Amino acid sequence: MRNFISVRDVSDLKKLLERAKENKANPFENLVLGKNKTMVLLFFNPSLRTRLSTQKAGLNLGMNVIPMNVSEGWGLEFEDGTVMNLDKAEHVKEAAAVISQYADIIGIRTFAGLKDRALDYADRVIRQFATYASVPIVNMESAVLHPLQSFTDLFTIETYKKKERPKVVLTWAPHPKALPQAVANSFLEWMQKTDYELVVTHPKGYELAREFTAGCTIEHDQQKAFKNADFIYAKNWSSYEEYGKILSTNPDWMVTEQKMALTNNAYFMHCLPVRRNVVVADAVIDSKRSLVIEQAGNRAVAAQTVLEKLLEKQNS
Ligand code: AN0
Ligand code: CP
Repeated sequence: MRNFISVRDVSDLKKLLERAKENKANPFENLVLGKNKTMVLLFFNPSLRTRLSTQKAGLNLGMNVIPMNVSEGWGLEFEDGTVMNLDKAEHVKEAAAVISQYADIIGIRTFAGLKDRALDYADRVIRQFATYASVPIVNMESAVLHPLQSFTDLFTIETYKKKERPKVVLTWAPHPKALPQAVANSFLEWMQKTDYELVVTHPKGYELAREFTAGCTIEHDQQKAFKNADFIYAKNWSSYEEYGKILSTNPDWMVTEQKMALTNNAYFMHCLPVRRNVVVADAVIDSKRSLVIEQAGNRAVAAQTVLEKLLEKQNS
């Protein structure tokens, strides 16, 4: 594995899942792999889970980890050939090359701006770091994708599924703020690597980019979608079509006990952070079928498994 930017960087997903299982059982087996290796984590946006779980994953492998809030550094320029006489003090070309001298792995969190769809979907920040850095890049949620989350989600479903081909439903839910599509895009990208029965449900106008939904069943009737589901994965995203807009905050789309009763006693999943009683009712998130805390715990397992792959490639 050269970088970890999308599921396409994974050559053998089955093996990766097996390794994650081993890491969950024995997290301290590989403490020397990352000895004298440094990971720099760059945060252009806030984080709780990604920051702590990726840091912990590095520590479990014996790495040194340096997190940095990029807003505390120089403003970075990503445009090529620009005359840098405005607010940006440093170009990504220098920044990525310089950090590569201090770091063996660079993690990057850079949310979608939700203003310019073409710019966001070019995933410029993470792609440019991958171009100008000389060390592997780990995607800690980019404008388009959140693969550490999706790997975690797949691993969690694999742990809890009771049949070979569970019905997994990705449901849109309301939110007062415009959120990126990255978690939903990435979830679909990883789920499409399985043979699960996959259904996406959302109000009209919330269609995700075709490249992620091709081959998915789309059901605009949420209650119909929930029927016989084994896993309900809730997430809000803003419109892709009317880019970055909130088209609905209809509370009827919240995940409630009544809707969960339509399922096959489904587990409830969410990547967190979640707005209680907006996205999901207390009774659902606090129920025994809620996997949200375990999911967050598994973030460290997924990150450790990915870092191992990158370090093994570097050491070979
Ligand atoms: C972000 C998002 O929806 O992409 C991060 C989720 C992991 N969520 C919020 O900003 C609330
Ligand atoms: N799920 C997730 O990525 O959470 P954070 O935004 O807190 O990192």
